[in-house]
Amino acid sequence: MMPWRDDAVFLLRSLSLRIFVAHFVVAQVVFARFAADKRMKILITGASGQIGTDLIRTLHRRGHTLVATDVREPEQLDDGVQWQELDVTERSHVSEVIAAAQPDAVFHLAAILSARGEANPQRTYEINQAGTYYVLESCREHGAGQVIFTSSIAAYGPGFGPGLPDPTPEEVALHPTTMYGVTKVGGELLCEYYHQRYGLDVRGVRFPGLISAELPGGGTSDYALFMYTEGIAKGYYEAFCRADTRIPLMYMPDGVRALIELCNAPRDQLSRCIYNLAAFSPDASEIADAVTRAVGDVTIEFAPDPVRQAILDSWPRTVDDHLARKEWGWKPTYDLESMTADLVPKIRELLAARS
Ligand code: AKB
Repeated sequence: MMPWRDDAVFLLRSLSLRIFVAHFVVAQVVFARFAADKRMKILITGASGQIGTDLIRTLHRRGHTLVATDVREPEQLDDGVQWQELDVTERSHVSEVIAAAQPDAVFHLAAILSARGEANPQRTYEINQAGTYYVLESCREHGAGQVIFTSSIAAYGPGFGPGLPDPTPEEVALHPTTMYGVTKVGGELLCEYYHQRYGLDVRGVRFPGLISAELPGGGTSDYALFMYTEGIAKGYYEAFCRADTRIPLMYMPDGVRALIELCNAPRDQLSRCIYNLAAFSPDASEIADAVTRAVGDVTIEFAPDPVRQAILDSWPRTVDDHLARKEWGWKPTYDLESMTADLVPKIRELLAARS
């Protein structure tokens, strides 16, 4: 054979090998996506809350069969989503509803948030702590495939030493100062117990303060969303925190995607039950500037309320989420600017619909 023909044959062979490998990789990715989207029966507690509203819409669009539960019916529920009234503090009813639904996964969202929780710590304990126990116990009893738990940066607290490291990783001493935070730590520990003791597939995230085009529900991080809602509705907002308050925040579409991606992650890739998640950590004056740039004529002033300020100061300024990134590919898509661009028109629509 002529030497140039040898070269040409070699070139063709290596080209076909590369094309084969490329096709193989693409097929793997497509298969993984398809597998990740396998249809499930999912039961959601706390369906009418801030996370539930967006999560249900997204899961329904992805073709899952849903049972939405809460103490009050969501204002809007897509056709085809089954509604079931459920108070998670009623143990036997929780068990009956989970037994009847036979869910592949339960997204357990029912909770009273930090600010509202301080107005009634006893009820907060019942819903957040006892409710989580009843949900886990019923899932164990009736063989639910998976439980997704939503914890929070409120699980952290200032502690007794030099304070929280910045960024704050998962494994530090947890000394929350609110009943909400106490029950999130308790809930995380219960999740780990049920996983270790009974092999229940429990996974969860410590969410930053979540911001969405929904009216907020009693959180201490709500000052961030109020800057948008009050700024747009009234052109004025007096924030209950200092201008230099900095806590981790996240736009809801990223939060919802994180829950779904964690649910779809292969269990053998996960080294733990509960993961930190981070997106952006602006200080309150940076949020005020972003609102003013996007909305126009808005005045935001700062008049810190000592109780809520103390809660905010007890939380991390930024969190370390490298484990979620490494083990299940977590990556936020929104920062403060891109969230603001997406959120402002949605809040205008929300306010117009409610007026
Ligand atoms: C709250 O402010 O209580 C919540 C949270 C940070 O979990 N948004």
